Amino acid sequence: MEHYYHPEIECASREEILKLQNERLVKQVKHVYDNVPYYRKKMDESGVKPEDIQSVEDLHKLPFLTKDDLREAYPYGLLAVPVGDCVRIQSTSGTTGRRVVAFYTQHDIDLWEDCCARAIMAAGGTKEDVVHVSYGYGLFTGGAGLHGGSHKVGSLTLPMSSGNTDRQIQFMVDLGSTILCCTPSYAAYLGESINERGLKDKIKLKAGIFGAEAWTEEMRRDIEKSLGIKAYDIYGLTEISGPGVSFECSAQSGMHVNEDHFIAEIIDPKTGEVLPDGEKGELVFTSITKEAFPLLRYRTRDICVLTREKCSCGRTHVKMTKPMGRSDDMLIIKGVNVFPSQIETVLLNKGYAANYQIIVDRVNNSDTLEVQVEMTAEMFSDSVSVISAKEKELVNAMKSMLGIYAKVRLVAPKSIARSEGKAVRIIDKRNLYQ
Ligand code: DLL
Repeated sequence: MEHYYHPEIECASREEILKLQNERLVKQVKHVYDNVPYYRKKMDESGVKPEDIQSVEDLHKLPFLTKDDLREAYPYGLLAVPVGDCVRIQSTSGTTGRRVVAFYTQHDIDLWEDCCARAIMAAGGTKEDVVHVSYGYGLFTGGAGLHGGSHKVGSLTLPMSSGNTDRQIQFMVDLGSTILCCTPSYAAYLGESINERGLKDKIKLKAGIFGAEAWTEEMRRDIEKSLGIKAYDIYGLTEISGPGVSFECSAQSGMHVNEDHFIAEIIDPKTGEVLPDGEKGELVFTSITKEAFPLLRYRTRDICVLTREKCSCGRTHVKMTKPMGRSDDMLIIKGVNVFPSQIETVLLNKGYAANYQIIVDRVNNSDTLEVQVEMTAEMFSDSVSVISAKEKELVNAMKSMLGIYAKVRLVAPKSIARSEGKAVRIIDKRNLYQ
């Protein structure tokens, strides 16, 4: 099997990278056109033929793919190889009806793990390290991705998964974990818990690889201080393989995109026009080496900037800033992707009007979600116990729709401020995007 973990590729010249991207793109477009009727139809409708794509410069001719396409084509409609050639699926942290399922051949798993191995090595990882993986295992890509990457580096891998903080800390102390992989909010919580127990001197952590949700520079400083480590950002999305699409290096100033596997573009989210490097817009990825689920021009909805300034680490691959927001209204709460429309669906199904507000906050490094809903005029005269039973009913319905707990508060009719323009449905007090 061909392996894709070549450290020298990360420092190749722009010309070398472009040559590789051109070759792989041409091959990939043909693969998709020949094997994915869903995308072939899109190309036909746009009047683009595989021969029209000869290099990265032609990329803009291809139609975009969005999460809506993935939903429409769910589950097998974008698969480019026979199911028998796939060895794994992973899925987004989203929920029923919104789930995105991505498929992998063994080759795809291999290249994904290579990308994660690069991230671990960029954080100083070697085979001597003990890599403590506290991302969730299972359908979520975090655990599997960093786990596989750690194996590739040859490090001792601790497949902790998330939760059970006492056990996490005990293993960290007993086995001398040196690199921690988890969400930044869990890292902050672990830091606090370790300090509360007076165990900071007993841990040997030197680095952390944190991603899957937005986090600020301030949070980075807090985590670095409380755990005594250097904290690196890592980015990715299930649709494009998972963590390791891009990752931070020692410069800690943006994440290098693995350009031998993914072509990054920035577009104007309103017009779809491609923007030059340095401009802020929506990040779009084309995967040029994946076999099973090769998405062309996939709109991530993450807003960021790409830069090609020389990096002190020596890597030449383009760097993306931390996501600065989203061009849709998806929220990531406790690592779970939540769409306000799901909350609205629950409310409408239960007979409420769409007068609600979603309040997200972060208390003690843990996300909280509260939904305030206006009761109907008839409910206003109900007793406290009836109201509280109705709130409970909504809590349960939200839990089964979103997969996480939402506090529900029924408020008086007409008490949620009406807006003259777009309704202000979301109040995110976390200020995660800078
Ligand atoms: O969160 C993959 C991942 C796992 C990345 C572990 C890093 C570490 P999804 O569940 O599909 O996949 O969610 C993808 O999460 O479009 C971003 O909006 C957000 N996201 C991922 N990494 C970061 C990051 C994984 N470092 C969605 N900073 C993406 C900010 C991030 N947002």
